[in-house]
Amino acid sequence: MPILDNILLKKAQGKKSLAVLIDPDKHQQTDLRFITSCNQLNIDYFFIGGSFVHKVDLEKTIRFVKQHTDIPLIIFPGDADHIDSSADAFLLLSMISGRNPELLIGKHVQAAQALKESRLEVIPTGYMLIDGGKLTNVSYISQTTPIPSGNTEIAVSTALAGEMLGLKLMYMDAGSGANSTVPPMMVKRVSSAIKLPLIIGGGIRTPDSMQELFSAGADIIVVGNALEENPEMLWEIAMAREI
Ligand code: 1GP
Repeated sequence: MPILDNILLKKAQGKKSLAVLIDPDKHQQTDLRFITSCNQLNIDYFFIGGSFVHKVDLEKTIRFVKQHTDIPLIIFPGDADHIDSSADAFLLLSMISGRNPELLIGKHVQAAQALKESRLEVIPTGYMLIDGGKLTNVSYISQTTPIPSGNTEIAVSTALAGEMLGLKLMYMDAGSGANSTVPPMMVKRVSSAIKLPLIIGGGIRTPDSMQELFSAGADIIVVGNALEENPEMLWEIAMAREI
């Protein structure tokens, strides 16, 4: 089944999912023991990528992970050439929280033909950066300003516009290593305004915080840093899907 169909099916069934973010720059996560634990715990997805990753490192990591798991591997690209058919899908991100034309159409034009030739499932995804209390790499590199965490109305309008434009997933991200997560109240308002599956990430470090965001309406939660720092936490985090 295509990955997007699987995400839609899980949403329809009210099932919550966990995506583990693997940053190819940080190798401790890609050891075999960690991947094996992810397999045992039926982690739903691997997201792979980062805002400052070299293509060769990305490809090497994708191949390594792919050799050891059947968990769907989804590229969360940091640039237009982060395309590798060894993965399963590619989030074609439109950074709709920002006003950088390169991230609204420029990179997509650069990537389009290679994506067409690849075997990847391409999933058009609205990407909304929300202020997480510190300047994150994604904000710096994208040269965009995040949506203020207190301005729920802008977040709702942005997500609605993205849905009306035909995007298939919505990803609200406080940025990797954020001090605070996307506020649960904002997640609640956005999830009731749109029908699209909602991905939430950035600064999520505890099962309690995950459960709060799931209850607010997140369908998929992405965890990166917390697991890079403490891979043992995977067990607790995997259990937090059952809310
Ligand atoms: C970043 O949403 C992801 O784009 C994950 O963030 O590394 O803070 O978990 P963390």
